[in-house]
Amino acid sequence: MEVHELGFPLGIRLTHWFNFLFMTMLIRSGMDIVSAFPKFYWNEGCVPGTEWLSLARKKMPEGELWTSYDEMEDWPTWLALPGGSKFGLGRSWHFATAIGWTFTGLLYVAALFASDQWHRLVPTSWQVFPDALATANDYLHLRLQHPGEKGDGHRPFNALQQLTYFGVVFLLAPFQIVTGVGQSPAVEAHFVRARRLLGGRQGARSLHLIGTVLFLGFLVGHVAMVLLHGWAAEMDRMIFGVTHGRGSAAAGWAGVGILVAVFLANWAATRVSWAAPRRAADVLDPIVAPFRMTFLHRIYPRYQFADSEISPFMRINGRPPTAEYATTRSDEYIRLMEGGFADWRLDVGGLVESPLRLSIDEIRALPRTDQTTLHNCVQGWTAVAKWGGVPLAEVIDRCRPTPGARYVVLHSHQRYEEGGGKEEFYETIDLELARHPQTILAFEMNGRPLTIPHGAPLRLRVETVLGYKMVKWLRSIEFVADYRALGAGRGGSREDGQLMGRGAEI
Ligand SMILES: Nc1nc2c(c(=O)[nH]1)N[C@H]1C(S)=C(S)[C@@H](COP(=O)(O)O)O[C@H]1N2
Ligand SMILES: [Mo]
Repeated sequence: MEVHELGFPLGIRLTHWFNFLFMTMLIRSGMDIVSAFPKFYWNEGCVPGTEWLSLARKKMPEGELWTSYDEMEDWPTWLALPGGSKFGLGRSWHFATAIGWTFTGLLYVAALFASDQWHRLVPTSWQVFPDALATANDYLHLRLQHPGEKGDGHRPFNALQQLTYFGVVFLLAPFQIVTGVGQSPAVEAHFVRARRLLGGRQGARSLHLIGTVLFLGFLVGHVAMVLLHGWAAEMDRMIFGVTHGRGSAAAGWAGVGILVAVFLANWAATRVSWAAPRRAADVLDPIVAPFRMTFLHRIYPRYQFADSEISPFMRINGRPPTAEYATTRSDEYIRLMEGGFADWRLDVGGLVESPLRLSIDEIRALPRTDQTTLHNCVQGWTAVAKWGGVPLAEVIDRCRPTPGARYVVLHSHQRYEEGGGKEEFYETIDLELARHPQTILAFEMNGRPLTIPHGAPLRLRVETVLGYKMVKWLRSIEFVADYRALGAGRGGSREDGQLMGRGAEI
C-alpha cells in the first residue's frame, strides 16, 4: 500500500490532540461553573422568572428568605469537573485549562502560518461557499467524498471541512475567549463599550454557553465524520499525517490510545480534586495567578450605571446573623440590631498609627460617595444597585496604616454559613484595592439605609472583584502584614471553605 505524506507538521498534529484534551476539561469544568447557578438571562438583574434557559431542579421557597447558595445544584462528576459542589475548584480547573487551551491554540495558529498550512484552513476564494454546499449535499445523500480524492493532494480538506474548521479556529475560539474574559468583574468595571457589545455580563455568560453548545456540536459532527470516513484512515491522517489506503492498524490503535489517555487525564483530575482538593487548588491557582495579576488586578473601576438601570431585584448571599438562623446568628449582633445600631461600632485596628472606633453617625459624617454599579456573584448572577457610603481610603487616611501593613481584613458579625457556622466570616483585600475610589463602606442601597439581609448597618463594596469579598454586617477592620495567619490561611472565608481564588478578579 502506497503511503502519501500529507505534510501536516508535527506541531499541528500535536496541538490538535492537546486541544482535544483541554476542550474536554474546559467543557466539564464549565459545566461545574454552570451548576452553581444553572439559570441563564439576558438582563443584568437576573430577575427570577425571566431566565431564557433554566437547568435548575430546585425551587426556591416563596415568602421566606433564600440565598443564592441555595440555588446551587450538585451535578455528577462525569458531567462536571470536579462536580459535587466543589465549585471553587471547578473554577480553578476552568481557568487553568483555559490558559492551556489558549496557548495550544496560539501555537497551532503559529504553526499554521509558519508553514503554508494556512492555505488548507483559510478559504481564499468565494468558490468555497458553493463547493461547501455541494459537499453538504453529497453528505446528505450519503455520498462520501474522500478528502483529497477530488482536487489535488494539496487540499486534504473538502470545502465544507475548510469552512467549518476556519469558523471554529478563527471565529468560535476567539468568541469563547472574549465572552469568557468578558465575564470578569474587573473587565466589566472598566471596558464599558466591550461590556455593552456583549450584551452585559449576562449576555456574555449566555453567549459563552451558546458558544460551548456550538463547540460540542462541532465535536460530535467531527467525530461522526471520522467514523464515517473510517477510523483507521482518519487516525493515519490525524496522528501520523499520512494517507495509507484504508488506514493502518497502528494508527487505529494509536487513536484508541489517545482517547484512553484523554479519558484517564479527566479521571485523574477528578480523583485528585476529590482526594486532595487543597493540593489541587495549590497547583492550579499559581497557573492562573500571573495572568490575573498582570491583566486583571491593576484594572481601575471607572463605570457608573444610570439610575434607570438599577435592577428591580438583587439576590441575597449569606444568611443574616439574626435569630432565625441557627448557623449564622450572633447574639451580639441581635442586641445591636434591637438597639437600632446606636451601640454598634466599627473597630479599626491592627498595624495602624491611630486605631479608630466609629459609630454609624461618625461614619455618615465622613466625606460621602455614591456609585451605581454591577454586583458580580462568583456563582454567575449579577445585579445593578446604587450604593452610598464612605470611601475606604478616607478611613485609611485617618487610621494611617504603618509601612508593614499590606492587607485589610474585614471581619463580620455573621458566621460563615457554608463552614457550618463555626467561625466568623472574614475576607481580605490588599491595600492597593482598598484605595480604589470605588472601594467603599456602604450604609445605603438604592437610596435607603441597608436592609438587614444586605448587610446592615455597614458592608464593603469593591467593584473590580467578585461578591464574596464584600463582607456584610461589618464588625471590625484590621490591617495586617500577611493574611496567612488568619483562618485556614487562604485569604478569606470563601477561599478557606470553598477554595475560591483569593484575587477574585474573575
Ligand atoms: N458576612 C458575609 N458577607 C458576605 C457573604 C456572606 O456569606 N457573609 N456573602 C458574600 C457573597 S458570596 C455575595 S455574592 C454578596 C451578596 O450580597 P447581597 O446579599 O447584598 O446581595 O455578599 C457577600 N458578603
Ligand atoms: Mo457570591
